[in-house]
Amino acid sequence: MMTPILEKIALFISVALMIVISYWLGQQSYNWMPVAATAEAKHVDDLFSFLVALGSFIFLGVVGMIVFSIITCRADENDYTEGHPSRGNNKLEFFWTATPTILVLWIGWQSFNIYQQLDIEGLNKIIDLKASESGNKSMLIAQKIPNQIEEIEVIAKQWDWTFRYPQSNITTSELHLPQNKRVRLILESEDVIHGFYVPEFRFKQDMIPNHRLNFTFTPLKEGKYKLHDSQFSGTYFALMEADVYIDSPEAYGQWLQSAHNNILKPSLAATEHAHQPRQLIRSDWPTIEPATPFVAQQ
Ligand SMILES: [Cu+2]
Repeated sequence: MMTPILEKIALFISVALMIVISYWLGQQSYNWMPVAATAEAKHVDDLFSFLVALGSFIFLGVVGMIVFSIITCRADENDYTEGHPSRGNNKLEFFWTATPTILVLWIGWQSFNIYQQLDIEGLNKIIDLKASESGNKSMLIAQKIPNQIEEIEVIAKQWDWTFRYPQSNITTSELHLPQNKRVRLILESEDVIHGFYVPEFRFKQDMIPNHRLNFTFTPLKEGKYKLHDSQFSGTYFALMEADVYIDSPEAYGQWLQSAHNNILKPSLAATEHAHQPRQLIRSDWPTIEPATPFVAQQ
C-alpha cells in the first residue's frame, strides 16, 4: 500500500509522462500524412496533430488506469464481497460529465477556426451575413480578393474531369497550378454530386449540381498529384481521376503557351465502358453510360 503523499506524487508523475508521450505522438502524426502541398494543408495537419495528442492522452489515461487497477486492486481469492460503490459520488459524476463536454466544445471550436481560415466562398457568405449587417461587407470582400489570382473552372460529369482556364482560354484534362500564387477553383458539377479530392492538398469539397462553389488556396510544393472523386457518383466513379501538377511559375507559363495544342487524354470511364468483359451473370441493372469527354465534342 502506498501512503497518500506517495500516491499523489505517482499520479503527478504519470500525468506528466502522459502529457509528454501524447505531445510526442501528436508531433509524430505530421509524418503519417502525405506531403502537404498547399499553404492551407498546415491548418488541417495542425488539427490532426491536436486530435492525435488528445486521443493519445485519453487512451493512455484509460488504459493506464485499467493496468494500475489490475496490479494494485486485486481481491483475495474467495473474497466475494462487493467492491467500493461509485454510485452517488457527486464529484465523480461531475468530473466525467464536465470533462467530455469541455473536450467536445474545444475540438468543435478548433475545427471551426480552421474551417474559417480556409477560403470557401459559397460557405463563407453565410458567415459574412453578420458583417454585412454592420456595413463591413465591402471591406471583407476587398480583403478576400487579391489582385493576382488565377481562376480555374473545374467541371465534373460522370466520370470525367475538365479544367477550363478562362484567362488563357484553354480547356484541358489535366490540372496545372502555379506555385506560390493564389488560385481560385470554381467547382461545378453537370449531373450528380461529385467530390474534388487531392489528399496532398488536404482539400475535399463536394460539388453540387447547379451550385458553383469557389475555393481559394495557395499551391506550394512542385510535383505531380492525383485528383480523386471522393463521392460515389455512379458505376465508374473509381476511375474518375485526373493528374494535378504544381508547376514553378516559369513551367506554368510555358505549359499555358503549349496547352493549346495539347494531346488530351481519353476518359478512363469511357475506355472501361468500351472494353466491358464478358460476364457469366448479367445483372441487367440499369446503368448510365459515361459522358463523352469534351475532346470528342470539338
Ligand atoms: Cu464523380
